Amino acid sequence: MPRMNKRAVFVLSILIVSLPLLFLYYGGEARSASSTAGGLATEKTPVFAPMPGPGKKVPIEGGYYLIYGFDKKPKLGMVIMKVEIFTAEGKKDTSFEAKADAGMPSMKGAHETGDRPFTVSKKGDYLLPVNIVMPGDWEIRLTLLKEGKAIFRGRYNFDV
Ligand SMILES: [Cu+2]
Repeated sequence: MPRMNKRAVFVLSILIVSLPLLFLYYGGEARSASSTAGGLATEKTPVFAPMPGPGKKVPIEGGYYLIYGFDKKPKLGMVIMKVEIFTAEGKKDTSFEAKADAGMPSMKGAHETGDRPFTVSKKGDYLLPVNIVMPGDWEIRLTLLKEGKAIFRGRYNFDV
């Protein structure tokens, strides 16, 4: 009988030591599960596909396409981005709303301009000044909206 008791005490002490470890283990699982949920949330943030380069046709939808460019090769200082939108027949279209955000991917949050609206010129060009404030990698994220709904997102990456 005393032997059995010793054994029971041994088993109990093992359990007492291992229980907190089990809690730690499953607690960790729960934490990683919640970070996965966070990962899903970030997947909901808009995705900007890389656009073909300046001067090239970029398909939008419904046969529409756009061509973008700059008043000069982007360098330090102010550069004006121009976006032209065309129908499938090649007619200029200004029924869209255009906005863009610019920043440095390697310095997230440092120079982001936030989404700013393009203005439409008399010629029907969408124009937006972008201030390149430091040399390095830059990204312009273009969004087109139709009746308030974002129907196109594309990015242009370049080095200054
Ligand atoms: Cu920077």
